[in-house]
Amino acid sequence: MTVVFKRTKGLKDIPTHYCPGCTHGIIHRLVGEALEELDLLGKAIGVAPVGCSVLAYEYFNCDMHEAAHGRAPAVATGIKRVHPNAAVFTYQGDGDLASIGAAEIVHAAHRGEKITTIFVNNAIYGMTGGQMAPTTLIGQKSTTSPYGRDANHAGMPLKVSEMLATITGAVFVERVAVDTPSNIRKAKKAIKKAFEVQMEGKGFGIVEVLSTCPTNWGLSATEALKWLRENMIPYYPLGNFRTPEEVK
Ligand SMILES: Cc1ncc(C[n+]2csc(CCOP(=O)(O)OP(=O)(O)O)c2C)c(N)n1
Ligand code: SF4
Repeated sequence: MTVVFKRTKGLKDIPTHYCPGCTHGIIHRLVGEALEELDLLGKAIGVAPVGCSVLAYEYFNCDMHEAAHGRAPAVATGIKRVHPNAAVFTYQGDGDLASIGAAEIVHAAHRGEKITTIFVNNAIYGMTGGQMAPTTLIGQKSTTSPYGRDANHAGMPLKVSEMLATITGAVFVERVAVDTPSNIRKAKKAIKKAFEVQMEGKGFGIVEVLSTCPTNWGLSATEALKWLRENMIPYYPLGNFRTPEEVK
């Protein structure tokens, strides 16, 4: 019989706690598949953040470490330096990475740490009740911006991939989305490439994944995918911002 669908060995066979329609689950699966297909499961060490994906250490089928808010790149730096042959990755939300952890990610990229970061941008703090994040869009309502984000008050939403692509040590930077099957395939390709770049010892790699938070956006699962497509992608354009070939 032809197998058309099976669980990836990259994830443990346990249910996740994510809300219905949340795309954290899809992104977990893509990372798990990438690790399995690249035969990295035996040598992968992940670092989980705070935020809804705090329990990622329960789900990935590899060694995992937990880090305090935003500090995952620093923890991953230490792990990689002690275990240079390991496939070290951080999995971080936008509150974790772009807010309290902004300095950590900038300097890990600047030092050219040979780690891979999966950056899940859902334009909001999910776990703590939907507060405004650095990535919240102009006009987007959140519990701390009930009239919508105002640029005069909160600045423009932070474009993390564009910012990191200016840093020499960042050799792979790509933004993807998980709103359609075709975009999900592209996201998987980017995640695999980022791990390959790390294992070839080329430098720091990050994949920004535009994701949904149906619960705090107050939308159904399908409405949330549409909202991502119509509101996030125009401001956060998809594509590759940096490949090792450009870095001489
Ligand atoms: C050091 C520290 N500061 C603040 C918090 C509170 N906190 C926990 S999760 C979170 C927001 C995380 O949001 P995000 O990274 O966007 O992830 P999401 O839940 O949206 O996936 C915050 C502020 C914390 N746990 N630890
Ligand atoms: S609160 Fe948002 S980000 Fe967190 S699990 Fe629910 S839908 Fe996902």
